[in-house]
Amino acid sequence: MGSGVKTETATIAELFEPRGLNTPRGRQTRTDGWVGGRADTWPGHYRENPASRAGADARRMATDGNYASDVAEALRGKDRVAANGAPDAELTLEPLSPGIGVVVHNVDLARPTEAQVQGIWHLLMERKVVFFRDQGHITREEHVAFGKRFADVGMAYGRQKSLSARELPDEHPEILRLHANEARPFVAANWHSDVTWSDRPPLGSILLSRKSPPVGGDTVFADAFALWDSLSPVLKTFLKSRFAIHGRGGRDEAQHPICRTHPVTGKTALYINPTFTNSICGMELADSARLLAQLYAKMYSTPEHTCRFRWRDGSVAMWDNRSAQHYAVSDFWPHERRMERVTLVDPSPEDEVPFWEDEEGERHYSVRIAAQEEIDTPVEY
Ligand SMILES: O=C(O)CCC(=O)C(=O)O
Ligand SMILES: [Fe+2]
Repeated sequence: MGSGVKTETATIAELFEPRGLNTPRGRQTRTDGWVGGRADTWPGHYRENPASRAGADARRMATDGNYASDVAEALRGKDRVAANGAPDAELTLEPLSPGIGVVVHNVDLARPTEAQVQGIWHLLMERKVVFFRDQGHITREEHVAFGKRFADVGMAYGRQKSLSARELPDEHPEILRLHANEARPFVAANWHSDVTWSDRPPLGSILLSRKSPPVGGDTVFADAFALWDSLSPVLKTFLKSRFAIHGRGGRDEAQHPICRTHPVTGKTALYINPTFTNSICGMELADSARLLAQLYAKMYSTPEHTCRFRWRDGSVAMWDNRSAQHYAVSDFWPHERRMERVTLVDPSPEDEVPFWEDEEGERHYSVRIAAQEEIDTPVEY
């Protein structure tokens, strides 16, 4: 559909120009609010979304002092939560950005107390990704044991041992080894949430750096709740009940809600990614490709929705795949970067399968659309 052509509820132009921000003026051709611009595409989302702190409603704030102080107090409160999120667990916190990511100090992952485990889980739900430093002493067994304090530990890809037939067999099928060096330059430099080609994608991961490059190789995380929140109300309505098809290597394997309800927090995440999402169900392929391209341009051009972690030997990142996406920055070759990952799967069968919960509380679950044997078979890239 070209712009101006009617979809069921809105034109593509209406979906993407709720405040006319993309309307060029004079000789201006940039697309404010979409690529390399502020994400404040609709008035009033400042309460949900850190990306609009610097000026979304600047005009109203300048003229209405009560409104400005009300907003300021709400945001200061959020910042206090980010800095003191787990008061009982005696953890020292270093938030990486207002919305996502926190470094947790004062904990030894080889022997965390029960209060610390609970505090870390609470922080993971609030911050979407938590980080630890100086954990290089933990053994593979301790890495797995730490994961088991939170959920079931799956195989390298959650329910599956290997992604590609080329991967070497490993005596620890639950440890995914991501080794890059001069001879093996591969790193996951593409935005994604893990294993969305499966109808049962893993809950999260605990990634440990055994060897970090002297420069480069950071990992960037994006807040999938903020990605959803920053869409215009018109676009949210258009996407709300829709599903997208995901798979590896262009195969169609699973169908997931685009708007995913988090099973613990009940918050809504935008659950599409350019690595595994093939198309939006019920749309012509060309229309779907255009809409996905515009969504990705918006999703990945807002630094306020992200945090960036600089690895050192022994650093750990623990993320929630239901609320965050990630991207490993591929700028360290030819240096060595050796990572080991433990993958968490949700022990609850109802919560493990992604769903969207509608206004009546009914859950609309993901659907497997390839045969189970096909999904269980590694693919070649
Ligand atoms: O290497 C990294 O930093 C992240 C790799 C990745 O995408 C993963 O472990 O899921
Ligand atoms: Fe990943």
